[in-house]
Amino acid sequence: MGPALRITRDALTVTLSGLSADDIALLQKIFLVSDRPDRPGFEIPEPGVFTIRGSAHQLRICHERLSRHPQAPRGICSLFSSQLDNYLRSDYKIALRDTVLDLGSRTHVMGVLNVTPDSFSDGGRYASADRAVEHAREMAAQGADLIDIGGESTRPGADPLSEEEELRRILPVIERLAAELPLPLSVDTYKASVAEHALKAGASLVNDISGLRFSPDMARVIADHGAALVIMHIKGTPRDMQQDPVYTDVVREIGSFLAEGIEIAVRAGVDREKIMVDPGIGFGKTVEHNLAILDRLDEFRTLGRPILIGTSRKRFIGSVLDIPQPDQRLEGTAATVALAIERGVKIVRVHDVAQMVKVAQMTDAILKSVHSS
Ligand code: HH2
Repeated sequence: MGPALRITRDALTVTLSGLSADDIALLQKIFLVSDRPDRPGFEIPEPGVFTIRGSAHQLRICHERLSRHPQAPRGICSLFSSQLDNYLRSDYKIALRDTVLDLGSRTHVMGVLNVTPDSFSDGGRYASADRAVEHAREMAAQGADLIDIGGESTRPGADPLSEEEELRRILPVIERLAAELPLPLSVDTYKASVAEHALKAGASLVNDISGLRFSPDMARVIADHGAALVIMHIKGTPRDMQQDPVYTDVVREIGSFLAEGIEIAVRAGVDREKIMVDPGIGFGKTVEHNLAILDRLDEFRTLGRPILIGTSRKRFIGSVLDIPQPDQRLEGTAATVALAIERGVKIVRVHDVAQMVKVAQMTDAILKSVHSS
């Protein structure tokens, strides 16, 4: 006999927020009429917020019911349908300089290239331009889809670096890689002027760990160059972010920060279709926060943009497994990568490219078989 019980994770939650007391009363009137055991779950977790949890099919029915109601505010109906459509969307394509990343076809791997003397896991290994270029070639041969080049370590407690020194480290590397490698290049910086030089030198994507918050010109620079953008969440600055970070609901607060970041970018002229979001593992988060973010990653899908994540070798993996050396955290990283892909992440930012390409391929194959069975 086969298994009698199957646990599926197909329940989705739509969160309608910013509602008036009248809106909530109306939603209760529309939805809380039946107490059939198979009806979706409705909750009012806090004043002004109404959540509906159920399968995609149940939520579609709820949406139809709401839309048909003569008094239902149009704003609530469209918030409902956009969250549901965003959640279910997976066919993202990001147009870069001479490539299109087809993120719906498979998980993409971003290889980390730290041209720094002090990064937390590989500081000093690729600090010279020659060593950096060689390492990028190696990651390309191992199957990386793009290379993320950073000149400033943003590990907890790190001091900011001058613009001149950051450029001195990364520009020669970007120029050489742009001429030689067929892969798109991303620049990991929160400084608009550094991003501008990097884009001119051949980068096509800006990975901003401040989510556009540290440099007022960043969004405009990206818009002017028609570049792509990763908006990452951070609480505080690298210097102070790990000093007792506190959240009421870590996933909801990060979601709001990322949604606001998307609007800042779009208002400045960045193409919405070129934006990716990242919850910023380790950037102002405790071990428990990082674990909860990973478990609830799918909730960021309602933002309607592809999710990128950087768990690679990070300290929370060392804490769970009691492994102080970052380069010994390969298996822990692999577990996070597989799970993140299952939850809907499209790009993983990693140091160990050869191994994580295989983890991604294997996880993609399992998920494909689940969806086609
Ligand atoms: N993590 C680091 C740096 N940049 N960018 C994004 N989008 N997401 C991340 O999680 C992320 C990032 C930190 O890792 P690393 O570059 O290896 O270390 P360091 O900052 O010490 O150079």
